[in-house]
Amino acid sequence: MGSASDYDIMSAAIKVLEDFGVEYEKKVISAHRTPDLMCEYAKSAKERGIGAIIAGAGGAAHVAGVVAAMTTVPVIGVPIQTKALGGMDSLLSIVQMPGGIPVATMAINGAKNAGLFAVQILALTDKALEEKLTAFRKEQTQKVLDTEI
Ligand code: RP5
Repeated sequence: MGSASDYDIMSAAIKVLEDFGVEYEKKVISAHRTPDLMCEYAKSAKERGIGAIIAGAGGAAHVAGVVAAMTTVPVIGVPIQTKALGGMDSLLSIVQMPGGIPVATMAINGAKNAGLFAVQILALTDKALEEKLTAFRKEQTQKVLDTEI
């Protein structure tokens, strides 16, 4: 995430990864405050065995796009809601990637889905994780079917 101030929102992604037993690392890396660290992180991600990168940022929100430019590891962007523009700034910054460098952009504050999307990517090559994902979906469906109002 671009700032520690993003953590409250981004913790929803962490919860998903923990629930699914997925190994993860959490870091604050700012595109404008720590650009060298961001380059180092993105360029070494693949060789360090990272299977997906979730990048949350607000405002000018360039973390996701710049990281995506430096790695072929799939990048999932989470636009963080902002005080000034409600997160529309973050959303448009992340979603409007020019052709060639994609970022899978979630909803504003959509960190939970970012976690799930990362799980879906990793589950393509991990049978045990795929089984957990299928069980999660069944349980989610059942909860709706069991709802009485
Ligand atoms: C972005 O600026 C961060 O991702 C954060 O959402 C926003 C504000 O950062 P702070 O000023 O709270 O560190 O870089």
